[in-house]
Amino acid sequence: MARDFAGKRALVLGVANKRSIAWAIAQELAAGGATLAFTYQGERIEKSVRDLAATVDTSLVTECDVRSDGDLARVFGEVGEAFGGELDILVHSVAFAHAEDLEGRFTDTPRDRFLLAIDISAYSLVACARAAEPLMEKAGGGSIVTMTYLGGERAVPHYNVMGVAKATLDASVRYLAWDLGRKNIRVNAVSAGPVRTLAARSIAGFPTMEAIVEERAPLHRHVTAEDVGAAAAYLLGDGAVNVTGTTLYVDSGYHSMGM
Ligand code: NAD
Ligand code: 0WE
Repeated sequence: MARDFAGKRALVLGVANKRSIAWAIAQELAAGGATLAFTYQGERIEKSVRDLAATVDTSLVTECDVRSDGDLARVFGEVGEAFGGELDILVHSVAFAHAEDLEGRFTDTPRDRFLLAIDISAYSLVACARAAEPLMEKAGGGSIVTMTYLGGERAVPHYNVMGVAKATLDASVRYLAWDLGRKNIRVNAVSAGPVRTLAARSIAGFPTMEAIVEERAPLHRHVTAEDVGAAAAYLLGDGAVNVTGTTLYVDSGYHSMGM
């Protein structure tokens, strides 16, 4: 059966509002019967995340800035308490680069903002996986999914330092999959085509990117958060029992084209 998450306990990082990819994934998990924990970054979006969390079976909503080791230690402590020391599923759907680094030339990226983008968008997966490891081991195994983008493998104009961060994230998925495989913990990524979310809408030229996908991708249609949620649910579920260290493209086939 598709989407059977009965009795599963999941932690979801990266919900900002109802358009967030993380929220589409959370809804899939909730529909399959999972119990959820959510983190949010900053008081600005706390209410939005609490309101969404209240519509599903939620055990915990707590603040987490993934740059902070202190926040991560507290959050995974709270998750352990909420879920009896166990965790089955981790959804990592977090990325950030300074807006000015997503325009202009990659060449001009200063050191501090290069490191910031990699810290928030890639290292955070490593830190979360390490903190989740004992909880998932106690559960007999687990599944981790993160969100990536083609700009980590090819040069997409203006994606710039985020592309370097996604390349780091993609490699981290493979090394985490190797380390954690012995504990029956799977680690995978979903590579989504452009999806109209909060993080994406503020980007100049986003409608142009959607139009390019609609013109050139084999399926000639743009991607929605719901499409991404369904693919993530597959990787997070028992149907993907022997799938780890890989990337599932939900991009209407765009990545397979050479023109
Ligand atoms: P979104 O804005 O809804 O989600 C991004 C999240 O990152 C937000 O919830 C934000 O609070 C969180 N975040 C940023 N800095 C943080 C920090 N320091 N600590 C904790 N959380 C922090 O946008 P989205 O499009 O749903 O993005 C989710 C993921 O999907 C990102 O990894 C993004 O790169 C990836 N992605 C998006 C697209 C797209 O076109 N929207 C395509 C491919 C991949
Ligand atoms: O990963 C992303 C976007 C992530 C993102 C978005 C923002 C906007 C607001 C990271 N940091 C910020 N910082 C902000 O201040 N995507 C895959 C969507 C995206 O972003 C692009 C894209 C695509 C696609 C930027 C330039 C070119 C293409």
